[in-house]
Amino acid sequence: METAEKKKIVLSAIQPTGTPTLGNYLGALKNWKDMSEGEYNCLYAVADLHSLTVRPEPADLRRRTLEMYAILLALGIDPEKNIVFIQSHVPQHAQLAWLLNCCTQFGEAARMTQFKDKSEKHPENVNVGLFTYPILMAADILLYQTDFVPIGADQKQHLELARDIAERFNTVYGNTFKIPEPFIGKVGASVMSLQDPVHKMSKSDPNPRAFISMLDDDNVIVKKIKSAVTDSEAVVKYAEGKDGINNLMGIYSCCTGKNFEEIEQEFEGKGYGDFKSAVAEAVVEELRPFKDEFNRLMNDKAYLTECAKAGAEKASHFAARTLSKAMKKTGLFQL
Ligand code: ATP
Ligand code: LTN
Repeated sequence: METAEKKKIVLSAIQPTGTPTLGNYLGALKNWKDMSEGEYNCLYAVADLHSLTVRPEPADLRRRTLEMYAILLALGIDPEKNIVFIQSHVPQHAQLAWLLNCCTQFGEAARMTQFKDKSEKHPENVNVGLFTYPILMAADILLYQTDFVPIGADQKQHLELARDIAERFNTVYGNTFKIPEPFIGKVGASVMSLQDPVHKMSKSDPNPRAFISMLDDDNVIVKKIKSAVTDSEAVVKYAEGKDGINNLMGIYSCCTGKNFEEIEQEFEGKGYGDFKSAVAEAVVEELRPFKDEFNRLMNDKAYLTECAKAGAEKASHFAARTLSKAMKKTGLFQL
């Protein structure tokens, strides 16, 4: 890690709450993979502790955690060059979260829009974990002296809170944590629903035709794109009011690297049928290597668990350093 020490540190995490969609992929995971290719020191976690806030079935959580871990590796993130781990395997996350709980004001946590949304949507289970969720997320980030946190726009408020907590801790106890910056990718920042393109594509959408799961079969992807809602103009052009076409153009652009102008030229004089076929093919091609690798990895659980173990050991090494520093500063008696 000598030379690696100077590289900026990147950390992100994803909850094992379901198979990620094309939106999660283009908005977040593709960025994770790109950032992992040498420029940064990356840590990526499966945030299983966070997902307990929605009380998953224990068997589902167990299966999905390993699946999400395999998804991260199948993206092409090299576990030798990066640290890929499962959050609950590194106990320092929960430990630091307690110290940070005591540095967060009730009113600050109560302002989080995700907490307000989720407690309105699920009034039957407004647990305290849902309330302190962003403080555990702050612990995830601050434990590794993180420089950049790749996230979707919806997580920006949580990152702001992590920064505020870190600044307060540093002011009260002396410099302990690096203040992290959000890293929000440009293209793919918002992939919209295929059926209702003014809303974002979401894996919890009750209509499966509205989203493409990263593990959908090729023919399912084609069907879903062909039935995507568009308009009656039959002109492939990025313009206000053409939400469906704009969304498909965004997806096509992310998968092929072509800009909107090039796409408009490519489909000049052609109808939506041709365009949709091209988009479908581009998405199928983009996801194919990922799906093949995912299936291969899921047949090798021994490798996955070995990798997760090694990842947790590497993460713990760094996490222990920061936690010990923070504990010392707060005055907890050291042996
Ligand atoms: P849910 O439907 O369960 O609320 P979700 O699909 O919205 O979940 P999350 O698990 O909350 O996704 O988010 C994982 C990451 O993917 C976050 O960084 C988020 O910003 C990003 N993301 C989610 N949906 C999209 C989307 N449609 N377009 C771009 N990025 C997205
Ligand atoms: N809350 C995030 C997942 C998450 C995370 C993190 C993201 C947990 N810990 C640390 C970045 C950094 C989500 O739901 N997308």
